[in-house]
Amino acid sequence: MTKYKLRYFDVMGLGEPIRFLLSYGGLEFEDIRVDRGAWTKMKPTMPFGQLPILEIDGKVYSQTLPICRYLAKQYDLSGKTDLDALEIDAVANALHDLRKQIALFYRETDEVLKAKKKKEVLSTVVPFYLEKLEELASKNGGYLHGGELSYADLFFVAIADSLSNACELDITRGKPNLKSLREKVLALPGIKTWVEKRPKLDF
Ligand SMILES: N[C@@H](CCC(=O)N[C@@H](CS)C(=O)NCC(=O)O)C(=O)O
Repeated sequence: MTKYKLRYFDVMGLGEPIRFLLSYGGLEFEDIRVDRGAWTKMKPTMPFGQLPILEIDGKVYSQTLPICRYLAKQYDLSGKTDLDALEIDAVANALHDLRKQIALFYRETDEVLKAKKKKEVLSTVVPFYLEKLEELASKNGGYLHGGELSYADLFFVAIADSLSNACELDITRGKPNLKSLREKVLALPGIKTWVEKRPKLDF
């Protein structure tokens, strides 16, 4: 049996979409949470100096989106054609971009700067992306692409709660299609089990 080991920090962050995909597929995986002390030593040994990494049978793979895409292919979550896959990747990449902008203000340690950046992101970036995502879900039968579940949907729901917590608002508020997409994904058997047992964290 293939052995999966995910290494990431003790946060939802970029590890959570990978945890969602592994759980959706019903795969056993070791969910290794690296503390900051261990990270300093580990960082230079990583392919691109960052986490998450997924070890598959002892070989290390890095970069969130390619890892998600690889797992999505195993479970038919990356579209029927190459062009579907291209569009699904684009949505997942946009979600990655949105998360990054939110993480930038969330992690800011200077309180004045943090408030300034947060205000800016909440008034421009967040509404921009959420309107686009709601529109996609509305025209794709409640999914982000093609009228069926894809890894972009899992990616969205995996990061949605940490984005809501960082922004201190429910990012699906006033977005009925995104709200019901979140509920649909959270009700999927593998995901439901994972969310019930995962550590309770804000971000
Ligand atoms: N392009 C990478 C970005 C990964 C990334 O930003 N990782 C951050 C945590 S979210 C990290 O490892 N930070 C610690 C560091 O850079 O030393 C991906 O998508 O996986």
